[in-house]
Amino acid sequence: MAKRKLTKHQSRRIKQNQKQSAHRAKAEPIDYDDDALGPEQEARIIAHYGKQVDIETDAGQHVRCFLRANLDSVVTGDYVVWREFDDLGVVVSVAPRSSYLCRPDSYGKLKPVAANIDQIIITVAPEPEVHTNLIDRYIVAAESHNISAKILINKSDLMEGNRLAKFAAIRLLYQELGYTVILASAKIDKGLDELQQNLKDKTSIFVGQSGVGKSSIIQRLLPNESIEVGALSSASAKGRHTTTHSQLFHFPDGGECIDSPGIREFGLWHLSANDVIAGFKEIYVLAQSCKFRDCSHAMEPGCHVQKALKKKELSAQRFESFKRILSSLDDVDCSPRDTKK
Ligand SMILES: Nc1nc2c(ncn2[C@@H]2O[C@H](COP(=O)(O)OP(=O)(O)OP(=O)(O)O)[C@@H](O)[C@H]2O)c(=O)[nH]1
Ligand SMILES: [Mg+2]
Ligand SMILES: [Zn+2]
Repeated sequence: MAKRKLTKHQSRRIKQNQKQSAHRAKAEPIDYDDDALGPEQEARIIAHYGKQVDIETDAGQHVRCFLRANLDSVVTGDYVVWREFDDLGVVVSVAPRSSYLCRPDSYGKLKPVAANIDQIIITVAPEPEVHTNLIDRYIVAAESHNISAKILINKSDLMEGNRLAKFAAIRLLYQELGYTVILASAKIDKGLDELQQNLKDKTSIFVGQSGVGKSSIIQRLLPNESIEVGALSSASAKGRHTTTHSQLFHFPDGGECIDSPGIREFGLWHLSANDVIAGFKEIYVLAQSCKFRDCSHAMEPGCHVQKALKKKELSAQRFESFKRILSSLDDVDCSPRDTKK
C-alpha cells in the first residue's frame, strides 16, 4: 500500500477530516438476493452520488443504481455491467478504463475524478481570480494520464483594463506551448462555436475553480438540459460549490462532456518528480541537454533550464510553477491501477 510522508499541514488536515467522517452515518447497504436481479447489461455511469450512481443504458434509459459491496471505486464516465432490481439497479462490475483523471482527496486517498475521457477543458475566468499554478497542475495531471488538455478562458465580457493584458499573456504563453486556448463568454455567447468544434466526437471534462462558469458554458451548449448555475459571491466567498457531483451530458452531433464540481486545489502528491517534469513539456525538452543527468535545474553548471530562463526563452512564471509543484510532492507511492493505454 501507499508509503506516505505527509507534511504537517497535510497530516493535520487528513486527521481532521477523518474525525469528521467518523461521525457521519454510514449508508445502509441494500438487502437483495442475487436471484432477484435481472440479467447482466452494459451501461455507462453518467452521474455519481457517493453510494449511488445514475447509469445510461444503450437505449438511453437512465437508472439509479446501488454499487455491489465489493466493487472498486467507480466514477462518472465508467462503462459498467449492471442488473435490474425493482425500479433500481445494482452495478456489478466496471470495464477497464481507457483513461482516467485522479487526484488525492482531502482524506489523502487517491480518487478517480472521471474515466474514459479524451481531454480536459481547464476553465478559468477573470472572476474568481485566475491562478496559473492551478492550470499547470491540471496540465501535469492530464499529461501523466495521456489525456489532452485545452484551456477555456470564460467571462471574456468581463475583460477590461489590466485584465485584458493579463489574459492576453496567459493565452499567448499556453498557445506557444502548443495548447489550444479558447476565449469565450457564456453571458454574451462568445467563442461557443469554436468550443463546440473542439468538443465534437470526444469525451471532455470541464474542470477548474468554483464559479468560473463551467456549468454556465455547458448550459449554453445544451439549452435543453437543466443545469444548476450558482451566484459567484456564494461560490467563491463561502467556498461553496454549486455543482456537487460530476455529470455526463451528450452532444446531439457527437461527443460528451462531463461537468465537475469546482475545486480550489489540485493535489499532485501521488505523482513522481519525473511525472511533473514530463508535464512541463518545454522544461522536459531543455532538461535533456543538462550536463548532469540528475540536474536539479537550480544552480548546476551546464543547466540548460537555467540558461533558457536567463535568456527569457523559458517563462519565469512556468519555472516558478514547476518548482512549486515539485516542492509540494512527497514520496507517496500509490501508482494508479493499470489502464489500457
Ligand atoms: N459575466 C459573466 N458571468 C458568468 C459567465 N459565465 C458564468 N457566469 C456567472 O458565474 C457564476 C458561476 O457560474 P457557474 O456556471 O455556476 O460556475 P461553475 O464553474 O459551474 O461553479 P461550480 O459548480 O461551483 O464549480 C454565475 O453567477 C454565472 O452567471 C460569463 O461568461 N460572464
Ligand atoms: Mg458548476
Ligand atoms: Zn538542469
